Amino acid sequence: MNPVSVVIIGAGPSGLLLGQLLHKAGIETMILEQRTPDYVLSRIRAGVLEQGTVNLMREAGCGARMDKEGIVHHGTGIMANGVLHRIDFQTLVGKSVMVYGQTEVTRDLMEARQASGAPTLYEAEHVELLDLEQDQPRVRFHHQGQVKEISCDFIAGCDGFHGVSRRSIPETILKTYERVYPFGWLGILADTPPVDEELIYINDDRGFALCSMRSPTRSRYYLQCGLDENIDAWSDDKFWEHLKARLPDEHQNRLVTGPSIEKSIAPLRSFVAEPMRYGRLFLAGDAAHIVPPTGAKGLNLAASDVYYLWQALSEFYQRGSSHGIEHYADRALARVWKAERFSWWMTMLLHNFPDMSPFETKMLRAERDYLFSSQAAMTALAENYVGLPY
Ligand code: RFL
Ligand code: PHB
Repeated sequence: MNPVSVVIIGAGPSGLLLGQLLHKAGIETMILEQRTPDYVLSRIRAGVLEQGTVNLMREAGCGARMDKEGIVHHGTGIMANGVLHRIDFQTLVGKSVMVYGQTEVTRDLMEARQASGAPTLYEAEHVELLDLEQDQPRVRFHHQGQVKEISCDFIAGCDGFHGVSRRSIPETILKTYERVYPFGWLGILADTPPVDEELIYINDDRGFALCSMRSPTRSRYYLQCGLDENIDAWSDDKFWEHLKARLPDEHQNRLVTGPSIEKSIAPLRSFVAEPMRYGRLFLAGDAAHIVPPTGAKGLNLAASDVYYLWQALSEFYQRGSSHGIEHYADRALARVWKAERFSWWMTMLLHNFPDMSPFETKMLRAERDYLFSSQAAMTALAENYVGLPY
């Protein structure tokens, strides 16, 4: 195959956003994705976009539908110690977030990629990254029954947590940091109006719950669940009953139930791999780090990685400078660790931990009491939730 400037592994939101931004900068890319477009679009994940992510979607020329259909949220509800509080982003930090699902983000990026004519090979299997320390690394893969190879200047590893890119960094160089939480989130999507205009994060003795949405007619709800839980044991009725019991009193009668159109269990994990660059390979998004979803940070962190990488590669091709490339990993990781801290803290604050001592339980209760009694503490929460600057 003809060489290209950048080969991008993975057509999730990171890979597609990077591809679009590089295309607009006149940099030639090839995206290799192991699944089909329908499979990629079937993954129901993130729902909340930071302003920085919104800006990047616009910069990539993919903001039109988001600006029309996305819902701007100026605050969020958090129920703790039996009381529903509101964190007013606008008053506290003068910013807001946008509710627009990852499925829609991905769909808009896919359509733009197709319209641009830049190539994406779906169902590219057995991807191998070769000569990462040379000036011209190569990518070998199987496609439509043939073994193919492409050489390039750089490889962007945007292939998620289970991808091949991170595993291509030698074990002697890669260092990983991880926490696996002793519970998961059981999520459902339903074509019912959301129970509130804003999201509500709920800490309850029976476990965490989250009321989110995709549109005025489509709700997304989550319940904390055990890791060994069988999804078939969760009928829709059982889900609604458990959710209702955790809602604030005034919301219980407002809850509109209906058949679920998707139901899944996601484990919760904090994970960071360092460094995010090895030779001519750069990791971005879930390939390099995972956050528990409690802070709504995963997709947004993928977007900030993409921002730094897009800037670095543009500097290289447009001005012949390697400065951005040399500093990519450090710049990205500085923001990653802050989002890891916030996501970990939100998770600790709002979930029930099965093995917590009475002392730790009291400490967390005091932390929640403090949070809602202190303007400074609520400002810190709001500042992190809307997204730290790039
Ligand atoms: P993805 O989305 O996993 O995409 C990676 C792509 O790479 C492909 N791939 C390969 N391709 C070629 N060769 C290989 N060997 C390959 N291996 C894998 C995969 O098929 C896939 O298409 O990673 P990316 O692009 O970095 O995007 C990251 C986000 O998907 C993720 O961080 C968010 O979904 C996390 N997340 C949330 N993030 C937010 O910012 N706000 C939220 O509100 C939010 N809520 C969530 C979430 C994640 C959740 N789950 C299920 C983990 C809620 C949930 C429940
Ligand atoms: C979602 O709508 O899927 C969602 C929203 C906020 C989170 C996590 C997930 O913190």
